[in-house]
Amino acid sequence: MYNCALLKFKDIASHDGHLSSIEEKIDVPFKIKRVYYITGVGQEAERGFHAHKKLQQVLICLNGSIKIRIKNPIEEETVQLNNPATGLYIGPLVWHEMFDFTKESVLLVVASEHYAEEDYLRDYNHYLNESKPFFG
Ligand code: T46
Repeated sequence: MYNCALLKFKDIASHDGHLSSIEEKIDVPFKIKRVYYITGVGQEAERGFHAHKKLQQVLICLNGSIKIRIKNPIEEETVQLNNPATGLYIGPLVWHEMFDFTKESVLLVVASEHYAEEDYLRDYNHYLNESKPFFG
C-alpha cells in the first residue's frame, strides 16, 4: 500500500530468548530522531486517527498484539502486529488508526523527526484535501 511496508528485523534466537536490533538507514529507511512507546492501553481504546505531513515512522509491537488500520483516499488495509521482529513502516500522508490492543501490549515507535504537532493532520476532511494532489 502507498507509503507503507512490513519490515522484518533480524531475530537472534537462543534458548535464553530473542534479540532484535534496529539500525538507522539499515533496518529502517531513515535517520532516527525520536523513539516513543505506548503502554497501558485499554482493550476498548482506539488511538491515532491522523496522518503526518512529513514524518516517517516504524511501529513495532514488543508484547501482545495491536491492529493498525492504514488508509488513504483510495486504499484501506488492516495490519495486525504481534511480533517484535516485524515493523510497520508508515510514511507521510497515510491515515492510521490503532485498535484492539491486547492487555499488556507495548507499541514501540521509531520516528524520523522530533515531535511537532504542526506535522499532524488530525481532521479527516482536512487530510482528504491535503492528500488530493497525490491521489488524484
Ligand atoms: C502516531 C501514532 C502511531 C508528545 O508530546 N510527544 C511525542 O513524541 C508524541 C508521539 C506525542 N506527544 C503528545 C501529543 C499528545 O498530547 O502526547 C499526546 C498523545 O499523542 P497522540 O494523541 O498523537 O497519540 P496517538 O497514540 O494517537 O499517536 C501516536 C503519535 O502521536 C503519532 O505520531 O503516528 O502514535
